[in-house]
Amino acid sequence: MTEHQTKLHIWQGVSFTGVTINDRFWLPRLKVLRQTTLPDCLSKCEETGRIKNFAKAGGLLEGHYEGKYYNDSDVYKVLEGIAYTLMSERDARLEAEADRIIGLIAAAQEEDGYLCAYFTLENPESKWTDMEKHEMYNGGHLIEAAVAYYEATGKRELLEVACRLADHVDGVFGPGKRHWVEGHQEIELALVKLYRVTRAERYWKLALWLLEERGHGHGVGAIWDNPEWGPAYCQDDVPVREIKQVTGHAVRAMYLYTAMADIVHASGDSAYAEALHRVWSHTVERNMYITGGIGPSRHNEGFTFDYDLPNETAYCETCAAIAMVFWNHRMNLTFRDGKYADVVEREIYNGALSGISLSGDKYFYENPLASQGGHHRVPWFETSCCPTNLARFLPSLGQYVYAITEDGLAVNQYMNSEAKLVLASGLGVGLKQSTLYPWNGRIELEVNPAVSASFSIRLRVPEWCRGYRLEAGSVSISSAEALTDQGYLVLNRHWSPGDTIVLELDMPVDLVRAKPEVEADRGRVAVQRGPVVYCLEQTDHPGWSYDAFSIAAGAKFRVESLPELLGGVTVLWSQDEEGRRLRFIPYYAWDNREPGYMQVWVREREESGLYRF
Ligand code: FUB
Ligand code: ZN
Repeated sequence: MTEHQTKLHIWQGVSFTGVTINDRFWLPRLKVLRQTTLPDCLSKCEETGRIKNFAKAGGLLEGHYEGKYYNDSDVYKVLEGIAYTLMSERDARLEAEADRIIGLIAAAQEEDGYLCAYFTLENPESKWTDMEKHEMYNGGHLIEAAVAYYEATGKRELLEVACRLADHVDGVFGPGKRHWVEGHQEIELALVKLYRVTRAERYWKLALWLLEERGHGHGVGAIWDNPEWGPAYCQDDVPVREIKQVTGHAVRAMYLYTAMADIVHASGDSAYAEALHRVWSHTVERNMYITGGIGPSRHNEGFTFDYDLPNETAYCETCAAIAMVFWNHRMNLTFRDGKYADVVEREIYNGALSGISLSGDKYFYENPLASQGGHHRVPWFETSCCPTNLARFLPSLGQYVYAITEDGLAVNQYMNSEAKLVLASGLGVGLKQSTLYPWNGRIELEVNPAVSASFSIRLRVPEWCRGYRLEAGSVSISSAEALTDQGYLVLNRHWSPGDTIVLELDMPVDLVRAKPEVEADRGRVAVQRGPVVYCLEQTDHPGWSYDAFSIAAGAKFRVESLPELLGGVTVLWSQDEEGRRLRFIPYYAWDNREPGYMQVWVREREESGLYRF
């Protein structure tokens, strides 16, 4: 299996640099990210010694390593976020700070390419002995940052550091050399990125070899010694081609499947593809919350048994929701199915977005679906993977909006934006999306090909949507006429500059019920409108106790747009069994006001006579 067996019918991603988001929903968030989150993460990395660790390892400063052995990765993720931000808007001060940190990282790299500040400073004799110790995880984040920074600035210093590290790993491990099962996947997907930017095939081969190492009993270290964890914790229980079920630590699993999807995207390997289909169904159909959250258990930061989806104790790490985006995006490109972009949408408006406060400087690590009032966002964590993951994820959001298909393009996400795409045929196409999504389901798309040409435009019909109207030009197209394929409406026609498409997705309020197997949600409903999952917060219901109300099956809702509330939200009004007013707010926006309880799943009452709106 080589990368060169590329299948023509596989879709290609679009760099976020080709998409300018100018959306009322996202633009303020991206501004907060640039002005607050990134500087905040940088200062936290400085204050907590994460940046100084590199200076110390490089002999530029005296002292011991501070913090967890995987803390290098946070600095790399912030650099990656800075790189994406610089690609959208050059900022000399931010770039100078990034360059300074890159200098320290380069100084920390050992002669032979090894780079992991913890081992260099504290435990050099134990390098590459305990596979849980995140040496390759750190390296993977270094590689991702280096690729992004190179693409953003054209500067090679960090890329060269990353290549030296990858070459070091390649020199020590591989066929005929040492075995290694990295305890926390990440380097595999990063090596694919490194291969794409350098075209050095050894990186691609190393990624594949690392994936193939799993499930053959090579794992050694703390994970494997811990009887409560064992190999399934880091998905080392079966060879990757034989994966049937999602197991263990959620982020590790998602990064693994992301890399596997990269492999299928490039090579078409059918055993990998089948494993991915199996594990995707198992994850999404039995082990995912309505918010897109995954991994219910704090114990292993991951999965337990099917349909175990408790609400108050839901772990649902922010990183796992972000990693679901990475994986599902690649699944969409590889298997050309809108159901994967549906998951991306679910995560970006719910499970991932809930991880960051509206102010951009407080974070959730865990994203429960109910709280009696004790769960709050905080400014940082000892293990701060989630804030720094958000810092790199959000600025690259534009990449999820479109895909290049074999015969045109697909619109995967609806965001007010302008884009410049190049189709597989080489034709340049400008696109202007005008929409008030996620609050309103009307989307106008202006299509501007460089010259009039025939190609297809696919518009994703979200899974929550049960009715829509479509017009192309001024001609209305009925549902019966529009061809649908794997979750998309397909408009295959001749397009001229200025042609427009209007898609209006019905966006009623839906009462959602969980599958009966989900014990925690029996007799309960959740409220969703469009892609947004709603919740109730105590501050909107003063004097009421947690879970002391119910809603009727036939409850009516009033939809109200409140531009002043929570950065501008659409709230939903209804009534409980006693006729008291209920105000639902978007789940992602909870815990941005007075502390109090929150619930997504509300008890359901059968009878609906009392309810008027
Ligand atoms: O181990 C590195 C990161 O810390 C993981 O991805 C998170 O789940 C947390 O354990
Ligand atoms: Zn995390």
